[in-house]
Amino acid sequence: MNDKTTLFSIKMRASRMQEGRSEHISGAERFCREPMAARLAETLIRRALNHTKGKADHVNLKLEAMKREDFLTLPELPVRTISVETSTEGIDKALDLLAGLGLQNREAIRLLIDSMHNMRGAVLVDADTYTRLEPDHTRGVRATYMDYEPDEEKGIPSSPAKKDHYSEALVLASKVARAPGIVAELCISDDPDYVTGYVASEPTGYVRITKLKEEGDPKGGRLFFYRGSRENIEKTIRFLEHTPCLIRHRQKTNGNGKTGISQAMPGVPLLMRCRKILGDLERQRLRRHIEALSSAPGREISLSSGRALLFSSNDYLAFASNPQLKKKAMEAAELFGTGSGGSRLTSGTLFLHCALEEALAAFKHREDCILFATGYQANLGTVQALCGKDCVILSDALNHASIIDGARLSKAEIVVYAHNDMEDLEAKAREYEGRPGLMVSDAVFSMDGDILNLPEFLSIGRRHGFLTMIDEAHATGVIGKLGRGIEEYFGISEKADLTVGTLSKALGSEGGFVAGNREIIEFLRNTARSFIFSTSLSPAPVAAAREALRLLEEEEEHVKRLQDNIRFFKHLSSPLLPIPPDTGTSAIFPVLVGSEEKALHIAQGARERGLFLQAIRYPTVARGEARLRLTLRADHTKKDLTTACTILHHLLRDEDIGPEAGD
Ligand code: WAQ
Ligand code: MG
Repeated sequence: MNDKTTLFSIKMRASRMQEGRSEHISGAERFCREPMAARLAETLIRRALNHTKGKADHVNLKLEAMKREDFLTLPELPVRTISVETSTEGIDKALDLLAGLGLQNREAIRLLIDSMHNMRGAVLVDADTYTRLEPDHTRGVRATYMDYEPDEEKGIPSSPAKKDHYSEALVLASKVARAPGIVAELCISDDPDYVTGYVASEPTGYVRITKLKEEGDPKGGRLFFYRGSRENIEKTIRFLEHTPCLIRHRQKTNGNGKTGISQAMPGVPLLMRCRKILGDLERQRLRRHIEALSSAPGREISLSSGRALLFSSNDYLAFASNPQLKKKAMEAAELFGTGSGGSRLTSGTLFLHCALEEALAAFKHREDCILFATGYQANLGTVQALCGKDCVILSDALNHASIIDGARLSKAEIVVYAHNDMEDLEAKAREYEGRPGLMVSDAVFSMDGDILNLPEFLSIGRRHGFLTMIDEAHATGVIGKLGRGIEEYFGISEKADLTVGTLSKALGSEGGFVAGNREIIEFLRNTARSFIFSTSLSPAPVAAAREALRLLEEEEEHVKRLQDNIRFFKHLSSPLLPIPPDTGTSAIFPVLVGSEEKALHIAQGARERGLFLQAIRYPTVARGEARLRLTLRADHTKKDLTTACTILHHLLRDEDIGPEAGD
């Protein structure tokens, strides 16, 4: 009887004949479970018959049974109030709020407000041209099918049943603000004696303004501001008029009886800024949603949506789940505990750290090495410490964010050269010759998978007197015959002055390092802020990384298997997928898509077919250069690779993207 999977929508409309025309008096709508439907209907009819606007002679009541699964649940917008003395001041405040949302043409909005007359629906306004977009100008666009979530026990809405301007408006605004393309709403009541109105949007929340018109003024209306393409208007209207939405009360207390913090914060400008930016990201399809795995991040993973083959990890050699690494990590935790409890310059240096630094220096054929807590911190701290205001940093256009951030912190002059373009670098190096300077580049570019022209890079550095630094995060354990990185790959004995690496990718652990000249490393130990002011790595990852180095040096099959997979996949994919021809030596394969929307769509499709990979979008890559980033692992089977290639080929074809896009 009390069926929780069905909800009833009850709508009431009251009108009266006036001078031969039907005049709207009031309307209301509710959702409830079946046992309560009759009582709610009665309440609404009573309300229709006793309205301040006059007696109705026509009441329309509509009951519809709807499936619970068709409903969207949305959080109620947070509320704050701006008190004003006069309606002029109120309108000014409303215009300020709208301007903050990018609706700057105050005159155009004033004209729209002045031309408000009592319509059934709202005026749909183009947020850029301020023209009206709704198909029927006398009716307007209606927001409908929305109410508070019904009370779990009683099955009636948790909102008051009597007419309450505020709660009804808040429910409506909470739906409208989430309609695709709607950037803001302005509302003025049409009740002559109700002067409080509001501006609502996702970033600002529901902002009540105590006076938007003078008492006794019967004119009111709603403006829905829309930004988007003309083709998508239909989608917006469909959402407003047909998608049933349940609004979740914010006042609901959590387990310990406290209300959520957002309740207390809506007036804080910085919070508003966060909300606005998050809303913008969402609209541009750039918002990230973190997904949690319920298994180890190995070749095959478990997600809430099921199992999937992992094609987006940097655990290239599958060392993160290697039994020997795990054993060493556990032993270290057993002997030395789970945390180091100090920074490297205080009590946080164990002999394990020193041993690993020595091993890494030997592995990279350098004099010395310094460990950092992450690869990001290694680049950040090194570039910042090395360069000062008087220096110049020549940096590849596609360098990793950690290099860019370090360069910015250093306050040096940053000169960006075209990606892997040695002519451009040469020209710029010549121009800045004589200044203390650093040339810095990724060895394998993290989002494109291509490889730095190292011999040329080093020779430019030597000729023009710049220190050279390379970031081998995606090179170590991957390229070079024995996986020793980019110098082995090119088979040259000349070395970059500094090489940065990470323990968290092919080495299956966590942390970063810089290897190079003894004096420079010693200088970094004394000056690199991200080194000095971070707690040192805990014993387990240090021990695991040491073991990874041993495996890399003593068991050639790990690197060999990975490189085999890379060759196989390159051969397989080149006629089928848009992958640039200069890639396919590192384990990173960018599948170029272009549109952010399409990239997300393909990644989602891949997920549904058991393939986990990431859609890479702005700001990680340039706008309009969205891609799927596939990374290979040593433990992928040939069948895994074939499956991935086939699935992607089909998904791309469905989006009209062919292999030639990568050339
Ligand atoms: N969808 C779109 N527009 C509507 C809808 C709807 N469902 N219902 C009404 N409108 C338009 C229509 O043009 C009305 O003339 C105008 O909005 C005003 O409607 O926090 O009572 O129902 O205390 O009079 C604001 C509460 C109350 C502020 C607003 O609007 C507060 C109110 P009314
Ligand atoms: Mg009204």
